[in-house]
Amino acid sequence: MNVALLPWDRMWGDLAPVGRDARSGGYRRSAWTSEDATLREWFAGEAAARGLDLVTDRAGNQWAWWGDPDADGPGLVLGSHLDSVPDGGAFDGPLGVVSAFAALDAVRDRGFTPSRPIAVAHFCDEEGARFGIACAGSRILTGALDAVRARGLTDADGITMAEAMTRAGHDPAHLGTDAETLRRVGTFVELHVEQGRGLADLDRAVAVGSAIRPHGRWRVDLPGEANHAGTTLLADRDDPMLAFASLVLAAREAAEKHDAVATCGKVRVEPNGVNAIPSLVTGWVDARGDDEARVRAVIADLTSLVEDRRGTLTEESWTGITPFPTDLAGRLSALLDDAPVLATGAGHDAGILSAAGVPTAMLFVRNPTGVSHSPAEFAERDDCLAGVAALATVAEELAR
Ligand code: HGY
Ligand code: MN
Ligand code: MN
Repeated sequence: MNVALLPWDRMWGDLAPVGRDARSGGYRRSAWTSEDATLREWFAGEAAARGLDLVTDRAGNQWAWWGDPDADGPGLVLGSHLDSVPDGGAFDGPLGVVSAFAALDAVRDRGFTPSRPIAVAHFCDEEGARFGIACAGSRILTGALDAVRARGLTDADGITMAEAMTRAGHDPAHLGTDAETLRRVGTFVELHVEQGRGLADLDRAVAVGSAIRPHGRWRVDLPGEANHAGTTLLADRDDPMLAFASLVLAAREAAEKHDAVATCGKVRVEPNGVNAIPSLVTGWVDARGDDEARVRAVIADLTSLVEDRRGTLTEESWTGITPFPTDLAGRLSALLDDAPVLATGAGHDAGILSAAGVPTAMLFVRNPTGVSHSPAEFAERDDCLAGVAALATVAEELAR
């Protein structure tokens, strides 16, 4: 069946090949890489095509303004991120940015004249896939991540964020909190593919966000003694891989015990040789739960296990429960045909801005399987267009 292609389709098609792994179909779009540069150029092109004023803030986030936020602000901001987890899905992030541009198109096509400026935002490095800190762009912007610490973060190859930014043509000395940019944001609304099955189970296309559940990331360093895999007696081994194996099993056990979730999805082994007992194993734990106490209980269980094995466990990032303003969520739910109001276990830039005091809301678009952070992540085009229509309705409501 031929459907009339919309700007949404064209934008979606533009992004489809950027950073896509031909083998898995997943995406590799990390901060300050060539893929990131392509995505930034795409964003700038979409802004220019609409006559929007493009600004890049001190944290590297991009803002495309319709109207002057300094003269007539603060404004309404729509948007999300464009980066991905390794081998991530197509929708997590980009759906929010593409939908924001499409919603702007829709309200302009209807002849809507906003009472305040409206912007589309692209927050950089939301997944923290390369340098390890989630929502790095919005955290630096709001001061939740210190610029000195951020510049020194390193990727798997030991390249610092400062070096990566420099190679990408951005001055890392400029990196920092940007109060001027933040002052321009009166309200932020982030549309995002749902990372779960709430809407599928409710048979609705769009939901409003109520809160982001507590979550954090911890690095675990487990030392051992490098030695020969073939000639070292078992009794003489100090093999940190055994400690890591215990950690992985203990993380699942603690999550079950404390009614939380925990994941060991990333590990680095030194020297990483088939025939060498490792000298060091570094693993990361992602733990989340309905309340902070549960998550902290999981980490407490793991801390004693790690310390018993001469290891260290270091908190790399933490986000406490982040409720979105209930009056705003309720207002949007009523506006959107009593859309369900759902909490999420996924972190978002909206959570960072909300924690910084910006009135914030989220819209979720149905994900039929709930799968995310995977090439299998999906949303039906009709539901994506329902999300655009909802975002346009919200934009008119909040900027009239
Ligand atoms: O990890 C998260 O929850 C988000 O996708 N950054
Ligand atoms: Mn994500
Ligand atoms: Mn996301």
